[in-house]
Amino acid sequence: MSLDENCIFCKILRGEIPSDKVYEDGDMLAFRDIHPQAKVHVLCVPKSHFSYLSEMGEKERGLVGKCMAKLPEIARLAGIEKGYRVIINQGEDAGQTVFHLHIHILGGQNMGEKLL
Ligand code: DGP
Repeated sequence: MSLDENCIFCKILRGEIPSDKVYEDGDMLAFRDIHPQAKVHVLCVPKSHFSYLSEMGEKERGLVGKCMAKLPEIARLAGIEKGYRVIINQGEDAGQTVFHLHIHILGGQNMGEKLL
């Protein structure tokens, strides 16, 4: 896996910063968000550093696909299999603050008004 020296999620992947782990395999780590925006808020982080969807090469595409395929199991482990919202904040206009691509999984409550 290629990681970035200064990226906060890479530090979590390297175990330098602790995280409340929900799921891990060779391709991804899922852990609870430090600033939860719902009763249950888990982040799924691929084990390769890239900032944006637009930076996905062949390898990263495969990794993100594996993350997406694993979301139902991660949701089940987090106890929110009845329903959850999946979000990727892409770029600063969308409010992305950590520039290591990650998938938000939110649930454990009525998720309220939908954007679409
Ligand atoms: P985004 O805004 O889409 O880039 O989401 C970044 C999320 O990462 C934000 O909801 C807060 C979370 N976060 C930032 N730093 C840490 C950390 O050190 N630990 C954990 N568990 N979550 C973090």
